[in-house]
Amino acid sequence: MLIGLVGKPSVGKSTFFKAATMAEVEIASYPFTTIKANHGVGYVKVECIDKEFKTQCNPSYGFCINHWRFVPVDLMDVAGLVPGASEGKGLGNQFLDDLRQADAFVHIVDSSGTTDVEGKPTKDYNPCEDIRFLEDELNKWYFNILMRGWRSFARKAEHEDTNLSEAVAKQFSGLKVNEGQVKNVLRKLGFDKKASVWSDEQIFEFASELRKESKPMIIAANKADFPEAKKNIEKMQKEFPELLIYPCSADSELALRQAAKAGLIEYIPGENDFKALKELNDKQKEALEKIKKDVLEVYGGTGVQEVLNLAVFDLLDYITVFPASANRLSDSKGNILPDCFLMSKGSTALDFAYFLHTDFGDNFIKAIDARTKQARGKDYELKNRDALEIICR
Ligand SMILES: Nc1nc2c(ncn2[C@@H]2O[C@H](COP(=O)(O)OP(=O)(O)O)[C@@H](O)[C@H]2O)c(=O)[nH]1
Ligand SMILES: [Mg+2]
Repeated sequence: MLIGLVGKPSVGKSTFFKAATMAEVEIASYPFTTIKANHGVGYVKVECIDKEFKTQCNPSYGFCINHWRFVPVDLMDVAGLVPGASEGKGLGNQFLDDLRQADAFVHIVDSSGTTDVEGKPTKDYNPCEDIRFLEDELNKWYFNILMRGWRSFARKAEHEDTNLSEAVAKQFSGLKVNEGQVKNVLRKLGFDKKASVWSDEQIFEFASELRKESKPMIIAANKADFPEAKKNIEKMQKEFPELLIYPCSADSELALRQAAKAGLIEYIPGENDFKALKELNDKQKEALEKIKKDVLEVYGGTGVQEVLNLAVFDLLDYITVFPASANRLSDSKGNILPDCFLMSKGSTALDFAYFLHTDFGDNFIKAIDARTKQARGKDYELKNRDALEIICR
């Protein structure tokens, strides 16, 4: 799973990326902290199950603080979007190439209204423009890809919409679009089964809906620490009621994580407070108090953690599952609850077995719930924070 941070220049993408990929604890064993220059590992936060089992886990990936488990997800800081990207202008091609690989987007906007359309300093800019602009650019991009093959597959699919969804999914295969998503959109729109009679407007609408379906997006209303942000956030929420818009302050999150890493404060990402661990100097005290007053107390947190959690658990519909046995919570090396995996909602016990190992899937007998010791069959639908052992032949 890959989440792309998108937006025009200077909205705080790199700050968000830096904050989200920074762990306040050393994770020495982590094998791929930096994948590529603009790729990194962020974390979603879930209530760890170790507390219920009255133990302390030792995660192989990610980390756990005060029984909050931080599970890794891949993040990408995408090159700043400029007008005309869908026609390949500016960093257009690189931008779109990056977007292709993402499963979901976090659209970072500057809710303070202090950056113009190109990311230059200004005043009273309406961030609603940025939402419209990015959506439009993405829709055009999908439309262009669709139009490239349209005549041929509209003709081919003259009678059956299954052919159409197959052909469209193939055309978009490089963008991680699958046939199920195309079918969902066709069902939702209910256009004529004969795609060859669709108007250009209908094709555009189809492209837009497919974009929304295959690249779900959350708006991170960044720079919420500015006094002007509140009214702009309300404006965006009013104008785009169908979008998920969440206030955040990437800058504040970065400062808090840095202070935590330096041992100055205790701060758990996503919390609405922190605790001083050392005597802070006046400058540190002032900066942290400002974050507390302008961000934590107003929005209940900096929003960075919440945005990632919303992207993974709400937009992409993932749940977490812990491999665990009722009798033994550790692996062969003695690590307790080393793994916590993200799985799609709707996955079954058998899916989980296959996810762990093909042999487990092929030789599946049953799963055992580590909490209740109850047996679960292959069709059992996984619940968030399930702890399961797979029993095989
Ligand atoms: N006040 C404030 N400034 C921010 C915030 N996030 C980023 N910035 C500042 O905005 C500027 C642009 O940030 P950057 O991350 O480089 O933006 P990018 O071009 O989108 O990657 C920098 O000066 C950041 O310090 C925030 O939440 N609040
Ligand atoms: Mg940047």
